[in-house]
Amino acid sequence: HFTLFPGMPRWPEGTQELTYAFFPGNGLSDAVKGVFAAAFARWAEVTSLKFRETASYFGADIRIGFFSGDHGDGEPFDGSLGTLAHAFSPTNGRFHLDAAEDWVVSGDVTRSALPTAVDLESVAVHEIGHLLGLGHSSVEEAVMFPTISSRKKKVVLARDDIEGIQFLY
Ligand code: TQI
Ligand code: ZN
Ligand code: ZN
Repeated sequence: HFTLFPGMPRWPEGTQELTYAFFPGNGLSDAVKGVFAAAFARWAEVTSLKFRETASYFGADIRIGFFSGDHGDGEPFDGSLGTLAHAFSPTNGRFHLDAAEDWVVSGDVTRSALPTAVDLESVAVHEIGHLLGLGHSSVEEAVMFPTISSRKKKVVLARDDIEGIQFLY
């Protein structure tokens, strides 16, 4: 079953659109940005929320960046595997990914030559769940289940993920 964060934080009642922006220092490609757009679209499909990219990093509701090691928020990244990314409960909006991972942006992660390959969209869908207020789920098929193996892709929302997000929004 899905869980919520303590105190059930969510984006304010009446929120129709959330903006997101990419850390300018990362200089991300359109391909990478497209993966995040696809991940947001999966949650938009099952709620009335809309997600829109904005150029203004500090003005955005959700701020996405790739960082390595200690990056100033007290939660350092740890290199390949281990922690892949972290995102915080509403309405914090911080969405950080470990730049040291072997991120797979396009193509089939299950066929990657790298044993350490991690599917970017899978992690993005999971972290967006946290950004919207979902904790972890006990349902193994759920995107919000707290483990994923490297070289696995899990991007389709399970019934449990949908029930959780529709409870909140
Ligand atoms: N990052 C953890 C996660 O997102 C960070 C975390 C641990 C966390 N406990 C939390 C975030 C409680 C919010 C609330 O779960 S991770 C997965 C998964 C990670 C893990 O790098 O370990 C995914 C990132 F679920 F598959 F294991 C993405 Cl998909
Ligand atoms: Zn961080
Ligand atoms: Zn998680």
